[in-house]
Amino acid sequence: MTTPVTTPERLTRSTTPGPTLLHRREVSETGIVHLGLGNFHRAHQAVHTAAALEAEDGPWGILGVASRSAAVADALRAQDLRYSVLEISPEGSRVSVPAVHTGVLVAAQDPAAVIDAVAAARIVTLTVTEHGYTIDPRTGSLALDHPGVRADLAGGAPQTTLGQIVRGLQRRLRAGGAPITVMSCANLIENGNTTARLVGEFVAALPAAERAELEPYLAHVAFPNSMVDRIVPATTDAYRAEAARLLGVRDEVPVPAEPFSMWAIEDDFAAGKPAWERGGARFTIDVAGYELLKLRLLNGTHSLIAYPGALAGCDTIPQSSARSAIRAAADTVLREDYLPTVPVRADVDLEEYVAQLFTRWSNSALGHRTRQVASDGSVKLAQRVPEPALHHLAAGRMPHGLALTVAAYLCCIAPPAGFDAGPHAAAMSDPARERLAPFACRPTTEFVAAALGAGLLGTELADHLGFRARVAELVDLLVRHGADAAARELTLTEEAA
Ligand code: CS2
Repeated sequence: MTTPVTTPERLTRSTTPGPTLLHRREVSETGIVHLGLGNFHRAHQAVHTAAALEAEDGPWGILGVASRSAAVADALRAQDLRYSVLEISPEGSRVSVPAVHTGVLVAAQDPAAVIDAVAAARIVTLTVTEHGYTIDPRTGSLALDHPGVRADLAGGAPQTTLGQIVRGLQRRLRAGGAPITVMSCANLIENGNTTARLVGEFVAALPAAERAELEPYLAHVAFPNSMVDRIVPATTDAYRAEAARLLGVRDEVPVPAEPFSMWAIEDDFAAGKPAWERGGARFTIDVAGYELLKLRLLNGTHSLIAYPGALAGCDTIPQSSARSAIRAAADTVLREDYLPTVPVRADVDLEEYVAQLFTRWSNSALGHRTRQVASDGSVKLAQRVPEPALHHLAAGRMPHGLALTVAAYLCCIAPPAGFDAGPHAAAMSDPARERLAPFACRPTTEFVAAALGAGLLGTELADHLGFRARVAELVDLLVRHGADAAARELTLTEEAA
């Protein structure tokens, strides 16, 4: 990347270079409220929406809601809500400015405004990370003992995403009850159905009068499933410098992204929608196939590249996937453990899809860090590992690659006593760290039993003695001989099978 450039002028409405604008008309009406103003939303949904509006105008400006931190919202306000997306590949970088936001809010500062915004929207979209859904990992249901959920159910200013949505729906109902769409854009199994179920569970746990008021209204809320796909790293100063170089003005919040972007959306909307199909997305009646393909082949394999890679000292995904042992293990987990559990789609050439994944993971110009993919593993792995693992175990086959994913995760987040997991593992954030730490001093088999028993991957997999034993063996191998050796063992085991 280039050396930092100091450009005094800031990116604003008047300084945006015209050719970088994805959408050139003024967007004045807010039709979409988006919860989760992170990089993923700004490089994915905002870009597809800008392209759709450029092709076909409509009342679909986006009000972006950050949950806690005001940093992005403040920077966007100082830039007339403008920011740039850097498309980065080994062939070079391209810059564009979506310019589709009509406002920003910070939920922690202004929860009442978020309720009003949700109530007034036609579509509510969300990218709040897997743990923003406040799911109890043991049961897969809404975590009714979560302090934020409890407070939201009691009627306080909403602290959780589910609370924001339900209180917004309640206000909309009281203002006439027009239909509305709530669309999850998360890497969750059946993200729309899951969101509908969690909203239903939240409503069912409300006091009787509120429950009776809201339950019939849920029939007027659509919850389409969707599959979102774009690799979007965190912003660093190097990306700010690159944005300044390409724009000629200073953008404090540019978003780096790979060139690839895909969005498949179930066509189930209650109150209209932008012409997203004209902005690079596709509407389909069957999203499930795309979802599983992406969640398992991309996200699942990504986790296997991230954890052993971090343990082997790799800062980035391209560095990790370039290590021959890890690359071979990634290929094995993808083909042996994930692929047999996804439905075959006639419209997807699987060999091409897989080859494209490895090319995307090798984008060395994009500094996608192992710690980013590996963070929040306690909630991500629950979406990726248990179902395929149980599928193979039921058929009498050990899913060695899934066991290695779990073993490497444990070594990173709760390093066994005396084992130094290294700086990349230490930098991973995970809400389960504290819960798992006390188990790390136990003998390996007890450690693995206790960690899985703490509700990481659901009860069924935690109770499977054979799977636990394999994870324990791999933890020992990782600790004694390192990540490359464990990854190599995986390919040898598969060859012998
Ligand atoms: C990654 C995803 O962080 C992760 O868990 O697997 O964020 C991945 O980069 C995106 O889903 C790609 O679409």
